[in-house]
Amino acid sequence: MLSLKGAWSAEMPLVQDQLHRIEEDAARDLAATADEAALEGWRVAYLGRRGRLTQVLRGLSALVEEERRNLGAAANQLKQRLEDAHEAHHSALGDAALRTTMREGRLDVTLPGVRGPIGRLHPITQTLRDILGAFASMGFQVTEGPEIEWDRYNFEMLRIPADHPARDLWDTLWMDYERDGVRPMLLRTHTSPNQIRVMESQEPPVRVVVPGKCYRYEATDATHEWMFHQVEGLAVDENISIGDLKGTLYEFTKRMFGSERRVRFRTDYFPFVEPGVEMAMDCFNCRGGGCRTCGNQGWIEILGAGMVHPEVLTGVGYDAERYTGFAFGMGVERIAMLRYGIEDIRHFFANDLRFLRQF
Ligand code: FA5
Repeated sequence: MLSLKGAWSAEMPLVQDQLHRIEEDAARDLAATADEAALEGWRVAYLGRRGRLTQVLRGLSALVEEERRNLGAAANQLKQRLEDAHEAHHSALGDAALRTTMREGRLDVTLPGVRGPIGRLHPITQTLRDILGAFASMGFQVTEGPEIEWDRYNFEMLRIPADHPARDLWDTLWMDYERDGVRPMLLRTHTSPNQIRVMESQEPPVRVVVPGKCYRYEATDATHEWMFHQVEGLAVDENISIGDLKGTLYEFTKRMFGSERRVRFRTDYFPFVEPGVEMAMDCFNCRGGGCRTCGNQGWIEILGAGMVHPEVLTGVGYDAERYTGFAFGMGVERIAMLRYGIEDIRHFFANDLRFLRQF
């Protein structure tokens, strides 16, 4: 700290000298600062609250007025020069840092890009789309219905009342919701409730296919999953016969698999059709000889079908004397198995990318 009181004429050259040295030292030190941290150290040393120039400025208050005015002006001009020098050095350091970043982190826009992994459609989605495409090209419309279904649609209106032994054909997952002591909602066990939904909402002629997930409370094996997909088909019009059903399904298999695959119809029982049939294709794995995939049958069942029962037609308000219809429900996973030669249905939803990447 300067002590100038009462010695004004002798102190004048001393302060001027101090200012002169501060300016010289500041210039030399500034030239040696190479980064922001060093620059901040410089600012604190000369311009900070305890810095060299600040101390001189504080000491000026002790001088007589004329000296204070002259030296004050000189000290403030020096302060301004140091602040300008600080600002200029700060931006010079910033420019240098930017140049370094541009030099070292330079982007070569001519390099080829890195291709990200591209997803693909699940084999079941691909198969489903092809099935729907084949039926659409035969004049069928595509519609959808709910996965959580009422007992009334899934069973009762399809002539499967409560306590009917036919309910055993579909082991059901019931929703945890009771009304009047019964559970009226379930995860649909098949897509057939959509027959009722479609007929309730439109008059004949009807030609629709309805894709969807189905759920059954059953043990899994090579051809059975607890969750799988079906496509329901329904055609109702005047003069529809079982010949139309067979013709439609033959045409479908030809479009999906070509004409060399063999199909087999056998009678089957479903309460909502009369007569009922099942259709199977020759097993891709053993070509009919019998293996684990087809349960030694030589055939893989792909769908159930039949002529819509007249009581189902009257149940939705259709005139069963005038209209007849056929319906079918096909298993999408079974068709995908036949198509791609997959020997176990459980591969589809095991989510093993090594399997899924093949499609
Ligand atoms: C039915 O579900 C009837 N709703 C089909 C039907 C519709 C008959 C219209 C008459 C008229 P079924 O339970 O057989 O039928 O199933 C039909 C097809 O779904 C089977 O042929 C099979 O391809 C497939 N499927 C059935 N259960 C499973 C399962 N657990 N896992 C995979 N696919 C299955």
